[in-house]
Amino acid sequence: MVLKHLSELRQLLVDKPTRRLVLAAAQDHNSLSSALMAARDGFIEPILVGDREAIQKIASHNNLDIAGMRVVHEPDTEMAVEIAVRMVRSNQADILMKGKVGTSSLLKAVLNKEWGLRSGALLSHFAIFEVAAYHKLIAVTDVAMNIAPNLQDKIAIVNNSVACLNKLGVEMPKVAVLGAVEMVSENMQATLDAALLSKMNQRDQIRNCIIDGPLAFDNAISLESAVHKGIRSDVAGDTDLLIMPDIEVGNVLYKSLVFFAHAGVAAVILGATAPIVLTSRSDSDQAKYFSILLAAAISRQD
Ligand code: COD
Repeated sequence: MVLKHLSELRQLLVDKPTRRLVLAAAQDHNSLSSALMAARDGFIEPILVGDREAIQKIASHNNLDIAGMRVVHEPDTEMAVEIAVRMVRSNQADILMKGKVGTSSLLKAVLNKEWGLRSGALLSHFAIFEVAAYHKLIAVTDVAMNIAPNLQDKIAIVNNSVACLNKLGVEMPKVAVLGAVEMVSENMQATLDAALLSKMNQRDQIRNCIIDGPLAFDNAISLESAVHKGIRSDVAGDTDLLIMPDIEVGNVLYKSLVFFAHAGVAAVILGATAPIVLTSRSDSDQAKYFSILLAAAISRQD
C-alpha cells in the first residue's frame, strides 16, 4: 500500500472533479454531517433524498448548513431508497450512501433486478484500516456483505478489491488469504480455498496481485512470525489485503481493530455500477467521512 494514513485519501482527490453523492433517507444526523463535511472540503456535491422536514430539523438542531443543497422530498423510506438508487442508475449521481435505513433494505434495493445497480459482478464489502501497529494501510474483505463465500465468490471478492487497490495506486497488492493455520488441512475449508486461490494466482487465473495462503493472521501481518514458523512467503509481513474466510471472522476482526486497536477505517461496497457508502451506526463520523473520500477516489471519472 502506498498510503500510510487515511487522510492521504484527500490527495487522491486533488484536481479530480467533484463527485455527486446521493444520500438515501438523508434524515440521519451522522451520515448527514459527514456528507456535509466532505462537501465543505469540496470533494462531493450531496443530493439529499428523504423527509424534508426531518432533514431540516436535524440540520438546524446540529448547526449543519444545508442551504442551497438539493433536497428531494420523499417521506417513505423504501421509496426514498428507490429514488436514490435510480438516480445513480440514471447517472444523476456517482455515489450512493446509506442514511436512516437498514443495511439489508439498502442492499436489497441495490440488487433489484429492474432498477438496481447490478453490474454482473458479485458485490462485496471492502474496508481499509489505519492501525498504529502496522506500517501502512491494510485492506480487509469481506466483513459485512457476503455471509459464507465459496471459492467462486472469493475469486470475485479478490478481483473487486484488487481493482479498487489499483485505483488507489497499489499496483501489485500483496494478498493474504487467512486461515486458522498456515498448513493446508482437508478439515478446514478456508485453508483449501486459500491454497487454491494462491495456485490460481501463480497460474495467472487471478491477476494484478500476489496471493499467498493459507496464512494465519500473525504470519500475514508480521514477517517475524512467519520466519519463526519457517514460512517462505512474498506476502507475509507486508500484506496489503486480508481475505476473510467468512463474515463472522471478518466482522469480529473489524470490530476488534476499531474498538481495541482504535483503528481508523474507510469502507465501501464494490462490484455495483457505482461505489456505495454503507457504514453502520457504530462507525464514527470520521469513518463515514473517510468512506465518502474512498468512494469518491474510486468512482468512475467521466
Ligand atoms: N452480489 C451480487 N448479487 C447478489 C449478492 C452479492 N453479494 N447477494 C445476493 N445477490 C443476488 C442473488 O444472486 C439473487 O439474485 C438476489 O441477489 C437475492 O439473493 P439472496 O436471496 O441470496 O439474497 P437476499 O436478498 O436474501 O440478501 C442479500 C443480502 C446482501 C441482503 C444478504 O447477503 C445479507 O443480508 N448480507 C449480510 C448483510 C449484513 O447484515 N451485514 C451485517 C454487517 S454490517
